Amino acid sequence: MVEFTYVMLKPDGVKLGLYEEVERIFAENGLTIVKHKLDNLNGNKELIREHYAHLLDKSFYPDLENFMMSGDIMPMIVMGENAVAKVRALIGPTNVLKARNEAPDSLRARFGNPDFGPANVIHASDSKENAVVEIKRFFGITITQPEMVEEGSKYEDSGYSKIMKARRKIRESWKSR
Ligand code: IDP
Ligand code: MG
Repeated sequence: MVEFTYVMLKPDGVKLGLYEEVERIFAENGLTIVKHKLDNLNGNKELIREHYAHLLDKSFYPDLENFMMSGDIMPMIVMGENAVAKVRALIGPTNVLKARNEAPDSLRARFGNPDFGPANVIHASDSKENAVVEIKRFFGITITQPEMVEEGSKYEDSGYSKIMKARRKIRESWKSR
């Protein structure tokens, strides 16, 4: 199923100029960056607290917060088959040393800093539901995931839903050839 996910170059990823490399790797894996922008969280501690609410009580949280304000970020909306899981696999494990050991080709293994936990160059949503929340958080847009379009829902007859249905039919007809 085609889905959306939220991806973000962190300040280290922007400083390393990783956008083109990320775009290339995503394209090779059938993923499209449908929207991206350069932004800055400078002083926006509230938004960082919201985004990393699950880590507020960790001893490294102040480092993470300062790190996220240390330079520009690049929020992206990415679309493709199984985009959430695919992007998570392409970025690799949270911990850069672990990434180097277990997924040496991943973005975090290749570009992250093993000596500073927060500096793992890139963020990606860990579920379709969180992707919707995070896209809203950083772009102010509410995106409907295709599988959330239920029969009879107000989105069912939207142009978007029709495109998705048409794409599914084309794929199915190819499979049965
Ligand atoms: P994720 O980014 O792979 O989803 P989370 O557990 O959600 O991992 O953590 C969010 C971010 O917080 C990580 O990407 C990393 O920047 C930072 N972080 C997580 N665990 C640690 C740690 O143990 N030390 C320092 N920073 C950490
Ligand atoms: Mg996370």
